[in-house]
Amino acid sequence: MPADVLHQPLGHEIAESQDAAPIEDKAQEDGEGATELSKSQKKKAKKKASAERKALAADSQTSEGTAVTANGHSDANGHAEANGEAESSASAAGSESEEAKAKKKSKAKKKSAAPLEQTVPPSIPVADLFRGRQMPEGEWQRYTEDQRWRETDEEKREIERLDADMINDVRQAAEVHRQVRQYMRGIIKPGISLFDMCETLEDRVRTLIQARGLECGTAFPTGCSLNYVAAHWTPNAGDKTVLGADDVMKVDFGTHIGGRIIDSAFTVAFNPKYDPLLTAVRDATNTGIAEAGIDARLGDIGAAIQEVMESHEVELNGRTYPVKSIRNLNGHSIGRYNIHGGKSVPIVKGGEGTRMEEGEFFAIETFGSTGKGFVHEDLETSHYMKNYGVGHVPLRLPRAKALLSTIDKNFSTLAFCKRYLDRLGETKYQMALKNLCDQGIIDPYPPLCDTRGCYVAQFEHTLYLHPTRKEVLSRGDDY
Ligand SMILES: [Co+2]
Repeated sequence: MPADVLHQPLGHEIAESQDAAPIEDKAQEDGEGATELSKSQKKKAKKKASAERKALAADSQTSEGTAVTANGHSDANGHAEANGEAESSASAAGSESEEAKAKKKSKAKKKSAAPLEQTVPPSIPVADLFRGRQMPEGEWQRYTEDQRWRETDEEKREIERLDADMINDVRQAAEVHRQVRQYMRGIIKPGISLFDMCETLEDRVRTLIQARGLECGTAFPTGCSLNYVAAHWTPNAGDKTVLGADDVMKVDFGTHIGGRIIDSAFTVAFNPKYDPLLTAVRDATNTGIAEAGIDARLGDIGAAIQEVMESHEVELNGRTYPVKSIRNLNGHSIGRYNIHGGKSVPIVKGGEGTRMEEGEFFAIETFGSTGKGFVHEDLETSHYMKNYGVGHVPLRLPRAKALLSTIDKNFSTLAFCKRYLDRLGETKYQMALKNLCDQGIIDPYPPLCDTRGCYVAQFEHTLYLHPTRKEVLSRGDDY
């Protein structure tokens, strides 16, 4: 989900309050009731998951290979995964009885300690898959040479250890993102209805993350903007859009645990003629990630991204197009329950002297376009978000009041869309929603479009600036 210059005021207002989650008080107020509820919900979800698992296990006896490994990615430095519990009992058993014993033993061990395998479609919550183990780490990258001293600095390493629980939560959100997108790649095909696609994706996120009110769930609506539409498009109720064989679709979705957000996106195209466009944008995003670091100037990152992006061109139907960085779209820092945490990461050169700091989360995302390289708002709005800085506003209209209470309870300052209101049972909320927007409590985020007929691709990762190294949390073996 990009920050766009059209909504820059939002970003600036919240610059200082990155970590002050406004819902914190609310969560504490709800304290016991919420725990009570979540316990019984947990039980229910567990029961359901285990039933589904049994059914799928029965299935897989007839059809081999439906199970996939829980965690199929390895990081660039070749680190072993965190789930590397050596299974081999390495018994070169001499006698038959020894071998039988060993078999029994390993079977018994499997029952208690062996990692579960994810089902297809994925149905086992990631917390259950990794029970008793650390969540898989993202891709580690070193800082530039002038920051390398951090790797061995005792003080920095100690600060890093204090982060462990928070990092484990956001790694879990990242693992949910990887598993869901791996599954979705298998079912995203020309002919799929985008409405169904989004509902399926979000349903998988909710299952794997064990969604619970504001505690954890989807972090924002699933973007599936097509072709010249760069961002902020998701179907509203009744939308009949079907994915076409020549479409370029940006799949941008978010997961969160405790307000720690993973914001990551990729582009899908079936016609290989778009491959050079996708390559340009993937390279540009990876360049941005490589340039990111403690003390890195945001403007320098933008310049590096643009240079790589615009070194590419793409030939479409006999015409050659330069690939342009969209100059009014940005990556962004991420705060707690705050997708646009206040700092923008430009994707073109120019200006911005602000620097990245230790302990910050960033979404590095780039957009390459065969059009103007500039977006404007167009089409029907689906995305909305509460203004992070807004205090209490007394409301007259009872319907607006009621809708705001639904929003506060279910999304707080996380972005939502009309489909999210629909599934909560809200109806005829159009006027109330407009009223909340008119009063500046809720901001609409209309689709952002380049020129009609052009094509836009996007890749995005969330990274964390640890005291010693940076971690590309959402990295997978797909992108
Ligand atoms: Co984003």
